[in-house]
Amino acid sequence: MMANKDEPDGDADLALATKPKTKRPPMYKVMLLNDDFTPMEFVVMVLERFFGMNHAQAFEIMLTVHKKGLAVVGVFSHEVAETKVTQVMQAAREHQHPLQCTMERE
Ligand code: TYC
Repeated sequence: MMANKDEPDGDADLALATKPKTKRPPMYKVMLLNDDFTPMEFVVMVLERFFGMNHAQAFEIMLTVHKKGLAVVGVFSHEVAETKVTQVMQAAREHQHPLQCTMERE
């Protein structure tokens, strides 16, 4: 067999044939939606408890949702995002607030 002078790297053909795949897992935005009834303090509490925000951060994000209609409150793996949504929706239901939390693939 003749050596290929165009490809000093003997792996070049193989690398083209089988692309090394180091795909990151898809990530999901978790969003909070505004409504007219959920108390601001409840939303702040949710952001502190389930999203690890300090009070100032939580208040700021709550105000963003209040003013803009929604905000991304975090980006997580599918499993973690689902857990956050479930936790928020359960807390809202327990307190009979109409707060909505959704997730969307990035
Ligand atoms: N708009 C609500 C109020 O005025 C507060 C609120 C903020 C509700 C954020 C939901 O995701 C929300 N009491």
